[in-house]
Amino acid sequence: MKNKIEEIKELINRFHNFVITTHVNPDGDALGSELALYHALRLLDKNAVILNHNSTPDNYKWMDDGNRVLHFIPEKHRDYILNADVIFILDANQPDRLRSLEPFIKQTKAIKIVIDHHLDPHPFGDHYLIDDEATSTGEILYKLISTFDTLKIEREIAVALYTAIMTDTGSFRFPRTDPETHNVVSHLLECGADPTQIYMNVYENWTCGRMRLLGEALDTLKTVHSGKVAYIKCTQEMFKETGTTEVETDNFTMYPMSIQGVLIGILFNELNNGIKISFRSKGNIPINELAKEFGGNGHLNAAGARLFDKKLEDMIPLVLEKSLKYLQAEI
Ligand SMILES: [Mn+2]
Repeated sequence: MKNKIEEIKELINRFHNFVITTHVNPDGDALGSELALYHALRLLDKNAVILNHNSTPDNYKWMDDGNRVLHFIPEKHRDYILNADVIFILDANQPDRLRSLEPFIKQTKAIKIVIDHHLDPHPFGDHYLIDDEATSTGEILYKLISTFDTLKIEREIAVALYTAIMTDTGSFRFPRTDPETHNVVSHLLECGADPTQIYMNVYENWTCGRMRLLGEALDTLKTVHSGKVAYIKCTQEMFKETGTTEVETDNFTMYPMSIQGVLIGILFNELNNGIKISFRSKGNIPINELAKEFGGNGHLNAAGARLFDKKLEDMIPLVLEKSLKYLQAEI
């Protein structure tokens, strides 16, 4: 890990033009990591551009009041990718997670650096800084940024990294949260991150439509396998009725997971062209293995899968049936 950080530090020092990107539907870790790295590169007098497949969700727009995160439009932005010296791919380790950027990232001669904390990276980058024990990509970036002696962690960087770590640890409660995480966060508070304000910006910022969507989703709640697996679903009709999109189901999995005795919680989302499944588990249940059975990926306790051209009513029974064998894992 130390050697890898040194290697990447050297590439940052050597080159000048950087592009930063992340996965489809960026979350707090993805956006916080991108913005922290962007500000760090600017402080080092480098050129940096952030290009994302999606525009920034409403509850993270406050973090980017300078509009540094650009919604990728191929005709307008492709040359940034093709002419970059280095491309940072953050919080994602599979090229198809980059969606509309993927063909250009495959085409460019730029050096590709993948910084991530997910398991099973695909071989498409030139350098990998992967720590699957880290709570978040933000925590890995903190380590990278801290190695530059000349770089002060300014408030903007601290806020972005704090947001990344807070969101990916479920507000410091997920299993990988350890003393090291709190040491990092303690320093970020010293550097000006305000925990009250950041929490409010991210989590106490719902639209009425989103709250109504949650109500409808909870109405679909069912449990199977003696109450050990609980699931909810959101259909296209529900999104239309409440004026919401799939992005607003972020963290809905916490509700089935909060039920006494539930070991696996699942959220099924109906998309325009298929479905998205979010899986959560407790203890040693390797829910990423269940996700893999449906072409997905993730961590031990949190994973996801996207299936194109599949229907909810066909997939739900199949997923529930396959979930049974994972309940036998020790916890
Ligand atoms: Mn992450």
